[in-house]
Amino acid sequence: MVDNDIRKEKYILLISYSGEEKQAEASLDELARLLDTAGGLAVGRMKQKLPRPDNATYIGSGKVEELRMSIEAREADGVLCDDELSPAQMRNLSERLDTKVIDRTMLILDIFAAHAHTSEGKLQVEMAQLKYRLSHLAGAGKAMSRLGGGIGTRGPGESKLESDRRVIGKRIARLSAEIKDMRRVRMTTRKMRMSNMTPVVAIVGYTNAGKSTLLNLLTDASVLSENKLFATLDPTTRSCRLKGGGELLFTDTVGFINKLPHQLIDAFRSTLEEAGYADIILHVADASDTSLDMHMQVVYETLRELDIVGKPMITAFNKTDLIEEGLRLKDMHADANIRISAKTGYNTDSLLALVEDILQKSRKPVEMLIPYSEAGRLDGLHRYGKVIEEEYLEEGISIKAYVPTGKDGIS
Ligand SMILES: Nc1nc2c(ncn2[C@@H]2O[C@H](COP(=O)(O)OP(=O)(O)OP(=O)(O)O)[C@@H](O)[C@H]2O)c(=O)[nH]1
Ligand SMILES: [Mg+2]
Repeated sequence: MVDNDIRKEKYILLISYSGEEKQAEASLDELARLLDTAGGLAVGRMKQKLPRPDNATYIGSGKVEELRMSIEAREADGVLCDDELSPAQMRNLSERLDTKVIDRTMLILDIFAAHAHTSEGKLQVEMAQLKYRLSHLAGAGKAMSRLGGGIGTRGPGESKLESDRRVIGKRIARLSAEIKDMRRVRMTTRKMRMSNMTPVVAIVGYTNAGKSTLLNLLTDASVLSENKLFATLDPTTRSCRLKGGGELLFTDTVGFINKLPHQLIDAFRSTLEEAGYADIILHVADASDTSLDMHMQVVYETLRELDIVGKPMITAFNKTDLIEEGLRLKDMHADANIRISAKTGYNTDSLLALVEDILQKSRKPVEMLIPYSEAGRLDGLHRYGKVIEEEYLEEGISIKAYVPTGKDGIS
C-alpha cells in the first residue's frame, strides 16, 4: 500500500505563547514536522498570545469557539497542542470542541513508540507512556477514553489505557527492574570497550541535524538517516580508521528537541549514557536551520540536564552546502568550531584531524621503557594513545607517547 492510500489523520495545530510570534511559528513548524513523522497531517494553525496559558482551556474562551468552527470547516479529526496539557485542560477542550485533543508530549511518545527497536528502547518508551498516563488519569476520564485509536494512542501501553493507577504503578515497577538488569549488561559491554582503549567520540545534536549521515560517511555504517524527526533512537557505535593508522569510535545518539517531554528524560539518560563516557563530544548543528541558535541552546541545556559536562567539545556546523559562504557561524561553548557537509563530504577530513588534535591536547606526554616480556602493552598504546617514538633497546622498548589525561593504566 502506498502512502497516499492511507487516510491521514488531520489536525489543527494550537499554541498559546507569551514571547515572540516568530518563535511561536517556528515551534508550530516543528510540531507540523513531528506530526508528519507520526503519519498525520496539519490542516490549520491557531495562535493566541497570552501571558500564560488558560488554566481551564489552554486558550481563551472566545478562541475555543473560533477553533470549534475551524475544526468543522476543515473537517479536522482533532486538535494538536504545542504544549503538554493538564488533565483538566485536555478534558475541557475535548468536551467543548467535541473532538480528539492531543498534545506535543503524546505525539513525541507516539513517535518514540514507533521508532524504538531495541528491547531496552521499547521498555523505556513504555515506561514514559505509562508515566504520562498516570499523571493524566486524574479527571481525564472522558478525554482519554474518547481517543479511540490513532496518533497518541499507539505503542506498548495501549491496552492499558483504562487500567487503574495501581496496575500502572505495578507495571512501572516491573519495567524499572527489567531496565536495571539491561543496564548491568550494558555496563559490562562498555567496560570491555573501555579496556580496549580506543577513544570514543559521541555525536550529539538537535534532531535532524545530520548526525547519522555523518556517522555513515565517517564509518561506512548504515544507520537510517532521513528527513524525519527522531529517525534515530538507539545508539550505534562504529569504528573509523584514521589515515595515520589510529582508530576512533563514533557513537550516534538520539536527537534533542525543544520542549522535550520530561517523562522521556530517563530514556534519554540511558541512551546518552555512552556520551557520558566519551572522550570527546562532537556537536552537530544544522547551519541551514533558521532556529540554529535556539537549537544549540537546547542541546546545551539538555546536556547539562543529563550531566554530560566538562568534556572537550567540537561544534560541527553541518549542511554548509545549503548556506551562503559569508554566513557567520560561531559556537562560543565549544573548544573548536568547523564547517562541514556530511552530504558532500566537505571538510570531513579536517574534522577528523581536528578531533585528533583536540584529543591530543587532552592527553599527556609520557616516556617509558616497556620490557620485552610486556610487549603486548604496545598494542594498547598504539590504539589509545599516540606513539611518537619507539626504539628497540637491549633492555626493552623505549617509548615516547601521549596518553589520555584522567585515565590511567595503559595496559
Ligand atoms: N543538504 C544537506 N543535507 C544533509 C546534510 N547532512 C544531512 N542532511 C540531510 O538531513 C536529514 C537528516 O539527517 P540525519 O542524518 O537523519 O539527521 P540526524 O541528526 O541523525 O536526525 P535524528 O536521528 O532524527 O535525530 C536527511 O535528509 C539528510 O540527508 C548536509 O550536509 N547537507
Ligand atoms: Mg539519526
